[in-house]
Amino acid sequence: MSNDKTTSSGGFVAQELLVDGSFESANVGANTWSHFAKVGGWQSDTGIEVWGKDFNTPHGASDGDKLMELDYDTGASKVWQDVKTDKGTEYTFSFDASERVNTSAATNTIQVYWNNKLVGTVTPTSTDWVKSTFKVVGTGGNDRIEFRELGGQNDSYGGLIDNVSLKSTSDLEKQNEAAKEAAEKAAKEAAKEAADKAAAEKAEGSG
Ligand SMILES: [Ca+2]
Ligand SMILES: [Ca+2]
Ligand SMILES: [Ca+2]
Repeated sequence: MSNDKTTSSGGFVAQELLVDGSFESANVGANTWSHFAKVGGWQSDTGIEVWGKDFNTPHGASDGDKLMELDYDTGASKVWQDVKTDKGTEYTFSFDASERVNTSAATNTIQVYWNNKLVGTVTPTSTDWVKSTFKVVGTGGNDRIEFRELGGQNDSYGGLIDNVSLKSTSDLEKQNEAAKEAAEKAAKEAAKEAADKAAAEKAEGSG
């Protein structure tokens, strides 16, 4: 797996600040769900609902087998991670979201908070996974990234969340640049190989 990462990124991988942004460490079996006070680095005072492989979703998880449904039970649901940041550094926060099947979009809204300040609102309108991205700035202490259900939508059905990530924006740019260079290099090598092969075949044909 680390080999794949190195190949696709051209050797530079931006550090992931979140612990289990994919909810894969939750102890939940296939075709069922469960709830937890903690999953990986995630915490909640209202419960973290995690769905196991293939539970109640036409498209599965967006990463791995498991995902989180926001709005567990009847509390005002909040799920967060505290991360140590560098002061003044910009971070890119991203996650995939989809609508819970057979519910109205109006109960699926996901709010994103950074240190108790609203930075974005996502309302999935499809059971297809869609990625959202937000920029936040580190304080140099422990900063809190948090999902909240929207007030007034508290009915225990919520948006689905998976593949959550928080990385330094400049490191991500470095990673993308390295991956682009690696892809260009691979394309050039492939083109040269094809040209050499064609030349060899031509020589064989004429001889
Ligand atoms: Ca997952
Ligand atoms: Ca709730
Ligand atoms: Ca809801």
